[in-house]
Amino acid sequence: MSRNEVGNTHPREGRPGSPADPPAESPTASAAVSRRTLLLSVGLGVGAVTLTTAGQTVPWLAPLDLFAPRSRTVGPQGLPVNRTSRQAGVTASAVDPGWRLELRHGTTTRTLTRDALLALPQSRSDLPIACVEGWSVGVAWDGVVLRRLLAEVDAPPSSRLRLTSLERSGAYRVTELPAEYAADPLTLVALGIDGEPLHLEHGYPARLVAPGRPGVLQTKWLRSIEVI
Ligand SMILES: Nc1nc2c(c(=O)[nH]1)N[C@H]1C(S)=C(S)[C@@H](COP(=O)(O)O)O[C@H]1N2
Ligand SMILES: [Mo]
Repeated sequence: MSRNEVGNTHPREGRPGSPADPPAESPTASAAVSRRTLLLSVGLGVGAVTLTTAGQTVPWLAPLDLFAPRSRTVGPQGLPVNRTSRQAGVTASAVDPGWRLELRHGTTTRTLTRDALLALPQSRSDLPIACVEGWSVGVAWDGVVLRRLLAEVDAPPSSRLRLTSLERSGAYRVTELPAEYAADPLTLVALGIDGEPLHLEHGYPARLVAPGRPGVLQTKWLRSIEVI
């Protein structure tokens, strides 16, 4: 079930490998070596192979991944996974029933459960995830329009924002969103894909999707959104 694949497009991103690229996104080479080592020396089963496969979650394809570790067709909900929840260290925090999305504007704070977010008016945006590693896939996202959430804390639609994920560290933990993206009615706090709840690997319980942003800035596993 492949999505509208739009090929090797890199909107607003440099060529892969150019100096402007963000830091390497996964330990591709070393992971491949460790997978091969496991396969050859230990002969573990499919489950173990899956555990050591960087960002890819279809167990029966794992052995092929040794030769195509960045296959664009692999991933739940028809979308590749750049960094898994396990690599990001959010497997527990992302499914914690105590999860809340925090919205902050000055001294005004609101916290919303996933159910509270789902109770707000829902919207759909067809937007690609365009990864600097060389794939771009169009997705029908469901969620709450970001500017609608800003209204919850009396912030103007054109607010510059800081988005923080559940990750404790790493290059993608915090991103800044310029005001024009926050104001765009297509920009969502996404809760689902194509009528299904967002998969954990794609950022459950909630992620950002905004038009015209490189994949690297489409923050998964959101914890808070602050006006800065
Ligand atoms: N919190 C967080 N968000 C993230 C990432 C990440 O590692 N951590 N990876 C980014 C990158 S590089 C890409 S291409 C997209 C991939 O989204 P997907 O895994 O749902 O396809 O998520 C982005 N958002
Ligand atoms: Mo990416």
